[in-house]
Amino acid sequence: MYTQALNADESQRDQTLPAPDAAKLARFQAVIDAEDKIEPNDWMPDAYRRTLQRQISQHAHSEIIGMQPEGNWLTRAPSLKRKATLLAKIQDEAGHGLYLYSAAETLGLSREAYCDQLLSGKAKYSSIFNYPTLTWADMGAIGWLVDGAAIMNQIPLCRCSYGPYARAMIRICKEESFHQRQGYEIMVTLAHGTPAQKAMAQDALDRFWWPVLMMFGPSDKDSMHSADSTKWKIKRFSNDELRQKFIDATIPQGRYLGLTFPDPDLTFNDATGHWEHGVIDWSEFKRVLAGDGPCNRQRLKARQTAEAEGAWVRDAARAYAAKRSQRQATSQVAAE
Ligand code: BYC
Repeated sequence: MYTQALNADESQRDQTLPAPDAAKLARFQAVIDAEDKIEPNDWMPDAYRRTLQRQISQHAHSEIIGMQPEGNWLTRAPSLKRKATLLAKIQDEAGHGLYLYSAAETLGLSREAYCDQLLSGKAKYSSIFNYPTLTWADMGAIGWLVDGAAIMNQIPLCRCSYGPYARAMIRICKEESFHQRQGYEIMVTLAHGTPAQKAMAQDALDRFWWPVLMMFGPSDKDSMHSADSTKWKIKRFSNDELRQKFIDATIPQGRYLGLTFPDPDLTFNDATGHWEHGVIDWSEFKRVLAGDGPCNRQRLKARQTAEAEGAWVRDAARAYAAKRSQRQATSQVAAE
């Protein structure tokens, strides 16, 4: 017998496992430690399953909700080429959502169940998508910064211990990389354009910088799931480590654009080779997570409306499937 602390939601109660489960748990952890994958039919502790259900479904919801801020600019893209590229990117995000729901379904809950959690407001999705897209430059800032942050967080997920999630992430990361480049290219065009265009790019950077840093999640000391997720090799780097990597990679890109970052405390530390940043306003992050960001209500309402307006399609598909199977059954009886 031995004791296993379950993940943070249940950290209040330690569970004592009977011997057979202890042996299974030891085998499970040995697979992870050996860098092998856990597959859907393998035994896994409930807490591992729940963590993945939570993280993968939140990730899927983020991809789907994330289509809205960019969708806002489809009808006003400045050229046909920009419109086609933006449309393709948004469609990629829909595809990412679908791969991720499929990966999440292998953990024993249906896509409908996950979507219900989103529609009822119970499930989280990335905080960043609760901010408005006010100008065309925001399409550049989202691609450059939001997709840039996403890549930094998601490349390590390609090595996540859960097979279906890790495999889904490989293709997603390839596409995110194209998204980041198209966003940066918009920023290059604007930053080297007219003074008004450069000002628009600067304004987008000013508005998105701090919310993008929050995308990486709370600071390590407040990240309640990190210890378990690290032990299970779902997470390979901590929230703060990834945030730092992102800042170090992004500052030179912003400087190349001739733009400034809205953080007076940003300084390069020669000794460590890292950029040091000012204090993140975690009260804003908490407000957005609690449903009180600038666009939370609008984002959820759009999903709820889409669900309601699509009901007739699902009803028709169900009626058609029922009619078909009834016809098949009738013709089978006639043939006998
Ligand atoms: N927003 O213990 P922690 C995209 C929550 S899509 C909202 O550190 P964990 C894209 C967290 O869920 C980008 N909630 O958690 C799409 C937890 O709450 P619960 C989405 C956040 O899981 C379209 C609590 O805070 N990427 O790139 O160890 C267009 C404590 O946090 C956030 C992913 O989903 C946040 N920012 O670490 C363009 C990547 N941060 O669940 C681009 C996969 C934290 O206990 N996810 N919370 O109620 C992850 O890597 C991890 O889940 C996180 C958080 C690093 C986000």
